[in-house]
Amino acid sequence: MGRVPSPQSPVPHLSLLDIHVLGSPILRQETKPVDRMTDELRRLTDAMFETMHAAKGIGLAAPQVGRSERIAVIDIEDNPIVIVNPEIVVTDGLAKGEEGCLSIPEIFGDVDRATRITVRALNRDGQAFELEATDLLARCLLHEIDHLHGKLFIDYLSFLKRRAALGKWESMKKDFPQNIRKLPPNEIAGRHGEEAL
Ligand code: K1U
Ligand code: ZN
Repeated sequence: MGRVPSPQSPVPHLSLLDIHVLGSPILRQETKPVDRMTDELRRLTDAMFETMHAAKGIGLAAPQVGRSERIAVIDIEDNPIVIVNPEIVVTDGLAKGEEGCLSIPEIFGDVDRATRITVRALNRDGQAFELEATDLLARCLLHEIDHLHGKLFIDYLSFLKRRAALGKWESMKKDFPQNIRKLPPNEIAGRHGEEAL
């Protein structure tokens, strides 16, 4: 869980979390709604942001770090967002776009998603808010909300594309014992892919 600074890891990281990859049962389970945001859950969201930035992602959902709470974080262009118990209240439009997943590294696929959505959720402090989103932010919100309901982007691929993706994954999954992805020191970077100091 925690990472001790070392010569190989010169930037002190408070809490990089292990990432669960395809095959880990928690990725297919329904999450539990959060009753109340506690200090522990706030620390979890901080650690999720840190892990997501280290992995060069734009979103991360609790099941991806082995947690069953209905929480996800997103950060696109320096706009960090915490969503707790999110609900999609409006969707509009449809567009195909490429998606990846920190839980299925190096596999990408085109997914049809709504282009304009409104999401209702609680924030890091447990306060209700509504967020209108378009394009990549909408796509990322939908991808993360899917994670909170046990769904993965590969579920939307055609039979042939899914089979190809799973075939590639078969040859890669040996690199993730116990279905866990540990971020190696040379993958640790600052926000948006800046190299570590
Ligand atoms: O939830 C995750 O696994 C994170 C995922 C979010 C996401 C990416 C792309 C479209 C929708 C949702 C990632 O951050 S994958 C890595 C990434 O940064 C990326 C990949 C493809 C396009 C844009 C970004
Ligand atoms: Zn994902």
